[in-house]
Amino acid sequence: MKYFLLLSVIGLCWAQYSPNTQQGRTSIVHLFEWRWADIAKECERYLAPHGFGGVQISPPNENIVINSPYRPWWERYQPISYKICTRSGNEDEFRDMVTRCNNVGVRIYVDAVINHMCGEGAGSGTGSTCGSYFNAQNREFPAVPYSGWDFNDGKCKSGSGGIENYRDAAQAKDCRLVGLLDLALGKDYVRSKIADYMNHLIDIGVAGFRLDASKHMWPGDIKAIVDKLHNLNISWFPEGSRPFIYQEVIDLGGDEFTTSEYFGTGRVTEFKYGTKLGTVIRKWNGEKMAYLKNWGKGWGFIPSDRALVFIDNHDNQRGHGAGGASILTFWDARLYKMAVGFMLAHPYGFPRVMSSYHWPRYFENGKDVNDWIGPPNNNGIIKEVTINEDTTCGNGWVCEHRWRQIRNMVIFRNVVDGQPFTNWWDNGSNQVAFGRGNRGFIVFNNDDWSMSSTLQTGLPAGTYCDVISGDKVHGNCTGIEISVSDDGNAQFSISNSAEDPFIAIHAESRL
Ligand code: AAO
Repeated sequence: MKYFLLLSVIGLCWAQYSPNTQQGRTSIVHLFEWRWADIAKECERYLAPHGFGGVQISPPNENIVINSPYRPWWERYQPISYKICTRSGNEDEFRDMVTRCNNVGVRIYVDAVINHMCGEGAGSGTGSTCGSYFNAQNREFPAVPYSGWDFNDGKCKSGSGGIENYRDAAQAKDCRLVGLLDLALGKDYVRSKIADYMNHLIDIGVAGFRLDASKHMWPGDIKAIVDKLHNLNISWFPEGSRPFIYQEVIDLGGDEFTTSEYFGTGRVTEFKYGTKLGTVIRKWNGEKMAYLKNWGKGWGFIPSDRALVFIDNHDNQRGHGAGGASILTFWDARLYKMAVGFMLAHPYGFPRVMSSYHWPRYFENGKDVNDWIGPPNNNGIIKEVTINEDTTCGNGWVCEHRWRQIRNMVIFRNVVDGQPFTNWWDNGSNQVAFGRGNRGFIVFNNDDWSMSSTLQTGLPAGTYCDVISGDKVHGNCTGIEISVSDDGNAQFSISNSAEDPFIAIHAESRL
């Protein structure tokens, strides 16, 4: 009994840090702006068969419709109500997605926009994705309902009512983020409305939440909301499971408050991860891959079991949010694949893979003036994600998660799950390698010259298929073959002009 109590206390404490993925599935993918109908299909036809643990979806609740610029992606970060009703689909389609994904062991994580409602200048009317009336000036959102009492207008101490200094804790939390009407999360009424929304989603079967703009909410307010949340739906999750919580806190250092203040309620997005890895792989500021030997805490990152990591996200892939020019994206495909490969091979953090759509990027004075452009659409209606014969996506969807190198590294991470970081090797420059116990090994050549080295892999002897240049198909390898000798050594040759200058082998790619 004592034992049981102890276990359940530990269980409760750790719960919101665990992603609730199915056993052996170790990463998730953000299907940015996808329709629910397409996500349901993707779970069944691609994500489950390739070992993806889950999907972060775009905000599912009713948002304002913005026509100038025309239907920007960011209109979804301006809530009007908590009805499940957006360009991605209605509640029936949402339920169908959650059910079908869960049935094949792929979890759904909701991007929860709970810090604010729409912008202060949004006017009034029924111009929202579900047609609910709102009046931004009067702070009226009858479909929730919220009124003037439910916002922080009186509490904010900045001159303009908006956040003027992100580093000032009180301003960051009590004032309007880029003019967005700031909810009074200190009020139990507001907390309850938000918890009702999130519980509705939990009851449908979601596994957790990204908490948008967490840096703009007091940790105590987040805790009060999280404490009101139901356990996960027992149709798919063990009894007593708590929703996975990961909080969007941009902390590149220098703020009055830190990421660690949010550890009590869940994991936190580690923005330094993509910023720094981008700098290293681009070889900016004298950085080299050899320095990655102590990647993780050694680089001043938050503890691994509190970190949600990613190379790019929907903001910083287009110059929003933080991270700056070093962020790697699909636009720099060759370096990007190396960065994602490194992330998925390395044990630090819980990783999220980005899956994007194309937009006509156009720089003026260093800024992408098309950074607002929404997903592929016909007159505002989001286009279907079509699948080409070669398994890539059509209709303007990039689908990085379907790129062979990325998809195979998602599998690599599952195969090496639980194995230690071992057999680090580097040439003092940008040729590096490391293993994960006796289950996997990865080698990078990001130098401007070719590499040819014999390295200790830690793997059992045999011939292995490199999952970056090819696949193991019916026992044969369509890419480079690597032979590991009885002592665990193998010879690796990687040209600096190779299409993908890295090689990865693992227990299940053995021929
Ligand atoms: C839109 C319009 C606005 C308009 C507003 C209201 O663009 O002009 O005023 O509507 O009508 C998204 C878009 C916004 C959009 C919004 C609502 O990105 O453009 O506004 O929807 O439609 C901060 C927050 C972070 C936030 C990020 C974008 O901390 O939470 O800004 N991300 C989330 C979402 C995002 C969404 C929202 C929040 C709102 O992922 O998609 O916005 O729901 C500093 C601060 C950061 C701050 C950045 C902003 O970063 O520290 O906290 O992020 O600035 O640029 C160095 C520093 C670093 C600094 C950085 C600045 O790197 O070290 O600290 O420089 O680049």
